[in-house]
Amino acid sequence: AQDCQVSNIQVMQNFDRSRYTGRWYAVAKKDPVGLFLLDNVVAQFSVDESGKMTATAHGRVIILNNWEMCANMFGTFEDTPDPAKFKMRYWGAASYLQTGNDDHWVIDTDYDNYAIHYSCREVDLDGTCLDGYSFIFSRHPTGLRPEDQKIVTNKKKDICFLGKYRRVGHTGFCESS
Ligand code: FEN
Repeated sequence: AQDCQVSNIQVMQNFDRSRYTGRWYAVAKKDPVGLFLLDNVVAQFSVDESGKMTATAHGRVIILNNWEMCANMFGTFEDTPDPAKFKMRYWGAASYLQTGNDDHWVIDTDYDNYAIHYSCREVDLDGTCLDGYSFIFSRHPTGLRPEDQKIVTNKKKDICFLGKYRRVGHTGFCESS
């Protein structure tokens, strides 16, 4: 299950968006090409009365002239035939933040401790991912539980991003906003 074809990537079976709601701390991320969130990334998922999923996220960014800012981002999710695959439209509270429309796939989660997110922005001619990003989320600001680490490592392998992640530090930089 590891030919690195984006079309063959397995996602969470019977994904339950309501159990996914609430706060998730990014503990590791694989960056895309271009502008992104540096660290202190926390996401908050919600499901509205009509069942639509929305999310907010914040994270530290450094803008021109080395200004440290907290980027407040918003996302709305469009459903697809696969309950674990969404299209996410996102934008920032500040006008200098980039907007976009990315795939948003939930690869695996136990809802209570860990989640693995995947987004491929550009599929190469050979069917592998040329430009993508991924977050490893934890319900615990302190990180993943030891028993979840091997599950996460295996999934990083399955999505062909093993070795491409960096730890996401949490210093409280965005906690006031
Ligand atoms: C995700 C899940 C919860 C909702 C959302 C998520 C995705 C967030 C993304 C953020 C992108 C940030 C950018 C920052 C930027 C998956 C956590 C919404 C995709 C693009 C700069 C940096 C420097 C500068 C200008 C802008 O624009 N940063 O000078």
